Amino acid sequence: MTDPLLTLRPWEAPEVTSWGRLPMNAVDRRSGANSLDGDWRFQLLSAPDAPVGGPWSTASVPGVWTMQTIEGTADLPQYLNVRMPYTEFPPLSPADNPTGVYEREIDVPAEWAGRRIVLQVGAAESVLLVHVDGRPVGISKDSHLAAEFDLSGVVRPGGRSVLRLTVVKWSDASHIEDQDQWWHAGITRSVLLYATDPLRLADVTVRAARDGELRVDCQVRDSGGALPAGWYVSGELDGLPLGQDTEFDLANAEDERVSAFLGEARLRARVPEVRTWTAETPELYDLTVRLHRADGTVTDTSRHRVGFRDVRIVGRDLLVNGERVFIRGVNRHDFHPLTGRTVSYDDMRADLVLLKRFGFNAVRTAHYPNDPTLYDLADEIGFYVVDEADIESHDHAHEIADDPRYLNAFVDRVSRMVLRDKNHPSVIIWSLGNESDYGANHDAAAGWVRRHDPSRPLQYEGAAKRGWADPEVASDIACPMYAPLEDCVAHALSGQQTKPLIQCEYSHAMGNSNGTLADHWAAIEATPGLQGGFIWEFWDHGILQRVNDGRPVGRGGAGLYDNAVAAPGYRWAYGGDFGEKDHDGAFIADGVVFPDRTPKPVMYEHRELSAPVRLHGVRPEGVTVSNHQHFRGLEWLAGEWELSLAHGGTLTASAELPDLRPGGTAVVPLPFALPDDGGEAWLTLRVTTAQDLPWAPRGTRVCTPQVRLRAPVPVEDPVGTGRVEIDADGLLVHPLLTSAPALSLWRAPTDNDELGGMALRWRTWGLDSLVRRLVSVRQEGDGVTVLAEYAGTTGVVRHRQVFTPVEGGIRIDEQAELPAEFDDVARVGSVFETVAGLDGLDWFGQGPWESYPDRSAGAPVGHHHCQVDELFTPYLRPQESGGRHGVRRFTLSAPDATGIAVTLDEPRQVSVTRYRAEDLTAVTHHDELVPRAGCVVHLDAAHRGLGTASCGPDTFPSYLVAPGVHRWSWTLRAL
Ligand code: IPT
Repeated sequence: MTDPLLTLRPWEAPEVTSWGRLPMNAVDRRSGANSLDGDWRFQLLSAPDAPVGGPWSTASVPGVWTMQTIEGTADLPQYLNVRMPYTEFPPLSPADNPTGVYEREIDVPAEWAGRRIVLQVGAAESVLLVHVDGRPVGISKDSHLAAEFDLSGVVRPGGRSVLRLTVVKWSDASHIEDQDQWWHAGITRSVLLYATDPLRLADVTVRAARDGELRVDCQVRDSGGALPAGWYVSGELDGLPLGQDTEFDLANAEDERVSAFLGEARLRARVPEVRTWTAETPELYDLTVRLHRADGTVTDTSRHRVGFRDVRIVGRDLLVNGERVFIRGVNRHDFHPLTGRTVSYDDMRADLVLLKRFGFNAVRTAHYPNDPTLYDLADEIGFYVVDEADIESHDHAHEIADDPRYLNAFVDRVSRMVLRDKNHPSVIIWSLGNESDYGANHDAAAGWVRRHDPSRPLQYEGAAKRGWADPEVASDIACPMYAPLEDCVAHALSGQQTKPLIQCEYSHAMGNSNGTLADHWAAIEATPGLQGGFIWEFWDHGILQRVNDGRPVGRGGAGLYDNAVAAPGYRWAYGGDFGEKDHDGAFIADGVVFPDRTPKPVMYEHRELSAPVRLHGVRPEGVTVSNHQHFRGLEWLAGEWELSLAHGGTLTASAELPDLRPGGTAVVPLPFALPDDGGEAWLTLRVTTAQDLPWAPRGTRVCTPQVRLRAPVPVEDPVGTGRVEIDADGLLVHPLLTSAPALSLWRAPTDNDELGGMALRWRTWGLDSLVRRLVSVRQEGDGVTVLAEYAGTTGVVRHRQVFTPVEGGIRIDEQAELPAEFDDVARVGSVFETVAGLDGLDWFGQGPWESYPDRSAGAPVGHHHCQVDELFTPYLRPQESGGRHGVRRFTLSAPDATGIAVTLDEPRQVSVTRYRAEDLTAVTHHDELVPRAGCVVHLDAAHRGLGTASCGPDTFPSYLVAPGVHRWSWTLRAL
């Protein structure tokens, strides 16, 4: 018999968004439902209309089949950003179209007799076909929202049925789900079966305002069609009973059955002295709504957590509860290195907890609605959410935006998201999707949202880019991506700005990146009209892969990675690692956390930039402390003062944080008297949580603001008596160095250097393979001056080293003269290598984590110590990493305390690793690196900023390394 679901060929029919699917609503049916998660029978067909009949194997639900080792299944993940993985134009799909058939028995409880029985499939990509006992039940598209089907007439209470879910990988819908992530396929969220009374709450809409006014609109339905007489709803909020909306009843006074007849009921309350919800103060109330029959029996109950808050745009400001809040956001995909796209409650919670601990207060659900749990957690932990519809037609954006065949899909996807998520206080903005050009289909969806939910602004980058201030376009926010900071500031200063400017994506976190984040935040905080943005992105989407057979490890891989590093024999796969012909390489590794959620160094930078407490100018009376929050005081924080002395150690003293309202400042007396040694001194306030919070135990670090109390006074090295030994090539001979200090202008290109075109220029100039030629060696007293030339392919750098004996060692004064054509190089400095065994590093400077000239605001000055191997950051594609900014001096020592001490003339960029730049450049994955026994040490007179040129603006001119003369001095002593 032909299957009508297949006859329709719904995978090539964009007009068909669903068939037999129930309307979306905000009544949460997860608790009390029967889970159908677990092992299902599975077979993978080569096409949706291929016959089912092969041998069954087993697949986990939820789970994408591309991440599971299933017998007879060879469909693996593929990473492509913009390009579709096939050439067929929308709405067509390739003939080779993997289709997963999932099947299992369902036992329907006998006590469900007379009840309405519903199947919920949490998410399936990209087309879902549902059959029960061979009968067609429904179709759904929209890969990141649940689909529900009424099985009441199909299954028998007390009986057993066969449920088949057929999931087609490629479809017309794939063309509007062309997001920058791995392509997978399967059932990605839980499958449930539940029963309700035929008379039920079909939807509940909650509006809770900042002034304590609560409005609850209920929609009631009965399976029989006409509603039974006398039904009513009741509700309570934290024990406070809700009243019927009298105005609503009055409006229908001529026929008091009208509202009941339509299945509408409204409840109202005004909460006195309401505790309002914000991301800083996520106060929630418990709402219970009950539906009753005329005799009072309860037929249905719906529970909600309610946050009272307002979101409004006034002028060009986005206001939450009347305050112009800063949006410190991140773009977050659903990702897991073992499951691909299926994320658990614990995963989602861990994501948000980590973000909260690092100062983020906002998430854009890039680029599709997330699991409902994420919004529950955002309500509870406190995040502002830009909820984004599952629409990205990137590769065919222009054709699809106005294609009437896709009109229904656009409105369907946006409206279903809004219907599901409208009651979450965390959701403050709706987004129409991502990178899909701008057309009539967007306006249609925008029209629907604006009518249905006027309580929230709407944004869409594709519309906003038609004109940041254009009132006609479907975006209430100017939400560009990767806009140059100067353009944002200019717009805010132009007098033409009409909408809040919040970048939907900025500061691309690919590899060693996020340079100039501090400059962005300085401008945002100083410029009315700028309100923040969303960093791209949270995750490095590296998939844990077995190197020998190239398979994803899958669910069993927990424990095969630690602290960002995969165990031997495994690696973090990125585009191309699964044998994909077409792929976009490491562009998928562009997050602020590694695939195992280990924070990258940028997280520490972000934490400091979002510090709720800051220190300012030091005066004789004390230091100014300020509260940089919007809604609360400092009572949830505890502090400890720390004094870091260049000529001494570190002193600590307990700190009493002042009682400050948001925006308030106070001058606090200096907790320490400065010693009389004239040395550099820094005051740090170590701020931690004062009590256990849902997202952080007491004592969790929140920020470490710092001010300099005293600048360093330059001191002359006492003259020494030793000799300087120079070999025939004019190179320093030193018992602890295996490679003498030489000039370096090269770094292993970062992703920004590569994709921004800098690395290509450097290679063209020959900076990666400079040829050194000794010019002269001149002995003067005990000192030696060595002149050398370093020739690239297009220019020559003159380099001078003056070696002078000083007490206990040698001072090296260096000068490099870069020709005009080397007008933007990676670094100018010295590189040398040490003997093996010097594995401990102590330094006075910025730290403890990695920092670079344009990403150093989060690394306070102080005395730091770690093992050399801990300095290196294992970016998925090896590149320059492990640098420390603002280093004044350091020692590299063996356990027996032998080693070297280096003192720099001024704070410099230093790196100590096991790898030469060429070692890092030669490999494509971290697991291929072979550490050297000794240390490779770089001391840089100048080091280029990191910028974000892999997708967006490069670093600022002030962080470039210019041609001309560079001078630096350092002393080298044996310990
Ligand atoms: C932009 C996308 O919106 C995002 O999904 C991601 O691809 C990001 O860039 C880069 O990683 S689109 C880009 C072409 C500007």
